[in-house]
Amino acid sequence: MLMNTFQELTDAVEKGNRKEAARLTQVLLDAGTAPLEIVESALVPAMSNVGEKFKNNQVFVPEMLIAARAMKEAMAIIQPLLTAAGIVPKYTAVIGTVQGDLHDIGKNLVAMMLKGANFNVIDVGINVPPEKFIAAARENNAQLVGLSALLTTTMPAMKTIVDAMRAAGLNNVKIMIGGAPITQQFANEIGADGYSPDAASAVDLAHKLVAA
Ligand code: B12
Repeated sequence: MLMNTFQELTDAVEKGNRKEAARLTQVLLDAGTAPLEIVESALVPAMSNVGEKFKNNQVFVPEMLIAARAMKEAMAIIQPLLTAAGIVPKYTAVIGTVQGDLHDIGKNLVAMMLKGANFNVIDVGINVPPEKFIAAARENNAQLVGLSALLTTTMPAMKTIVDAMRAAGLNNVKIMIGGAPITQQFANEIGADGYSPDAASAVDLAHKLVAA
């Protein structure tokens, strides 16, 4: 029965049916499903499906946009559950999507997971220029900066930011990068401190980097 609900939730997000996406998320939570499992087994697959269809010209930007909205609606219910209560965060991370890039679902997911792991997270948003990352890292004494990019055309902006941060003397701030087109090899090439392919392993990476 629950397997069906996962599939229904995936379909609802894909079709951009916000009300249904929220309702089914609540159904799964009420049945005792772990919040992260809902994200990984129903919500993320929905966005992958939409991406595939977009690539094959079966859907267009408006459909991607309404699917993204349905995903956000479901995530708004899940977010508070992922965020640990009460304990004072030991580390601060600044996270944002690089200049020229407006995709924020993956970035938001990573931010949410870091909050859940008790990081103080400063989310600087989308389309963020290097100066803004630098200012936010300075003002908040961040130990970590996370950069997200979903377009091959905005990947070079990551190198610009890494270089600008090093030039600004922020050598103790670790930089981790991610997003669908990013690879470990690319991280090595641009001198980032780490790469991770998904939000759950981003938390492990963040812990490793701040502890080093
Ligand atoms: C939703 C979506 C949109 C929405 C975004 C809404 C929003 N608020 O984010 C809208 C409609 C606005 C959009 C616009 C465009 N999009 Co778009 N979009 C997508 C889509 C379908 C899903 C992305 C997504 O949310 N995935 C779900 C999340 C959870 O996954 P994720 O982002 O990869 O994040 C995970 C990991 O990568 C990682 N991660 C992410 N960030 C970070 C950061 C750190 C620090 C770490 C450690 C890890 C990490 O953890 C996350 C969670 O596990 C993808 C297809 C795809 N499969 O990626 C296309 C896609 C990214 N878009 C694409 C394109 C072409 C565009 C447009 C240019 C289309 C157009 N012609 O206008 C514009 C560009 C706008 C811009 N300037 O940014 C292409 C990119 C092709 C390329 N190689 O560059 C894709 C791949 C679709 C395709 N198959 O062709 N898009």
